[in-house]
Amino acid sequence: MVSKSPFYKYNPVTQPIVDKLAQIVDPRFVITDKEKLEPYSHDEVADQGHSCMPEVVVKPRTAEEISEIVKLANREKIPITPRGAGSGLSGGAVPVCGGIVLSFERMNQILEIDEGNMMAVVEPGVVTNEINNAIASKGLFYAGYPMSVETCFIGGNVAENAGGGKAIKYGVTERYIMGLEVVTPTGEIINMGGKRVKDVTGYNLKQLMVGSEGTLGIITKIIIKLLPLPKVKVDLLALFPDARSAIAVVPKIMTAGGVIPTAVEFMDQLSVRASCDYLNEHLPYQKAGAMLLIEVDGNYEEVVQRDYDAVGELCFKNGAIEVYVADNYTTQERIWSVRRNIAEAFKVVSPHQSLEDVVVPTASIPDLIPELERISKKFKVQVPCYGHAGDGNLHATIVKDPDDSMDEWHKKLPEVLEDLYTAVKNLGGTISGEHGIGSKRKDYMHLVASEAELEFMRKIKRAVDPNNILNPGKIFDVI
Ligand code: LAC
Ligand code: ZN
Repeated sequence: MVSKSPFYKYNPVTQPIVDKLAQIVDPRFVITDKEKLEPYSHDEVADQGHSCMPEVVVKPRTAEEISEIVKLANREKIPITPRGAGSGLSGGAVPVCGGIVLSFERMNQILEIDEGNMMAVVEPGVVTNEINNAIASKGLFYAGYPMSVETCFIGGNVAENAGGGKAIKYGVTERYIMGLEVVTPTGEIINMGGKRVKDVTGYNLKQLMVGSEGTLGIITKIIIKLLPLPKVKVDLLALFPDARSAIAVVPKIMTAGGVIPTAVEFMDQLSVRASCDYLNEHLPYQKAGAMLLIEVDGNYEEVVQRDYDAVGELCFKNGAIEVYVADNYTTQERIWSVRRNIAEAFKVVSPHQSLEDVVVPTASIPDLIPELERISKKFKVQVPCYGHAGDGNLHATIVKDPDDSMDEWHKKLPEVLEDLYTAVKNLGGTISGEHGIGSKRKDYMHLVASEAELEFMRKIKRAVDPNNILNPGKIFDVI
């Protein structure tokens, strides 16, 4: 476990401060017991080096309580780290400077399903999938689809601007955020946006908040846009001899095929095998070099069929060995479950790994695979790869060579990452498409953001959080 960031000076959480917190929040939800603090010291990043213990965990129930906590933290100079389900992958919810972790477990209510406006109002601690479970019978759905959809909280999705598997057609979280209630870093409760489809009244603050990784405000209420639930959905599983041939098809589906699918997910052989072993599942031709999972949805069977026929044909023309069609929920869920569990499976295979989420413009995605092969050879590391190929966002995973000592691994990993990030930048891409910078990638921001760009971000942060108490040590350093 890393020691607290030496960068900033904060005061410790003393017993009198714990007592004050227990006056603001029900004392049963102010936690200082070391064993109970441990689960709040990390997120889903595999490497233990990215964890850090909080001094206290507080589970508030209302925005008013959060406002009081933030005012106290400003007076006492204590950092606060907001935390959703802890399913993040960049250390965003890890209290790298110690202090207070603010957990949203108790703020888990769907407050309103507004069918007339096709919107829902939810608290940040609602599990994202619960939203869809609550609205499906009304013929509505929320289009955000992070792979952790069954465990992650919607508040974390907003803070990280989560992407996921359906971004090609439906975009990412930001497209669905209509309004936010936010506690500012100095403790005021303010609203941004609302149920209006159009609104140019002042700065678009809600979009500044989306993806700010908990550094600019604490989200306490979210208005999300809902869509009519498509009536038909079909998945294709296309098998290819190798990664290059599978990836080469991806941009063509949209250009030559003229179809915008819901999803185009890529899985190389190592990824499929790891996830199938982990789930004790079998997919046809598990030995294929790579697979594409392509989803098409819509309201009319004939239209959807025409689309997936065109996509299937294109896959065959471009080297697919076989294309399977899954048109029933059970089979679709089996395939998607293999896809959703790859990251978890790799954690079991090796805890010494770095899960990346680099992103390049879609047309450049075929050029990314040779770069990964080059890096794998150059540094003698395995780089299994899977991800949201259709939007250019791939999860290359750098895995420690079993022959390398831990010292060698720790020396090698930053070199590999710098090489990978530079290659991605040269393809017009960037270092994170959906997991965020957090503490994990902070030291690499300079590779993709100029000093003037970083300073612009720092100025915003300094202006709204003068004591730098809100999720410090994330994205960039302020001083
Ligand atoms: C996924 C996570 C790792 O796509 O983003 O599986
Ligand atoms: Zn992903």
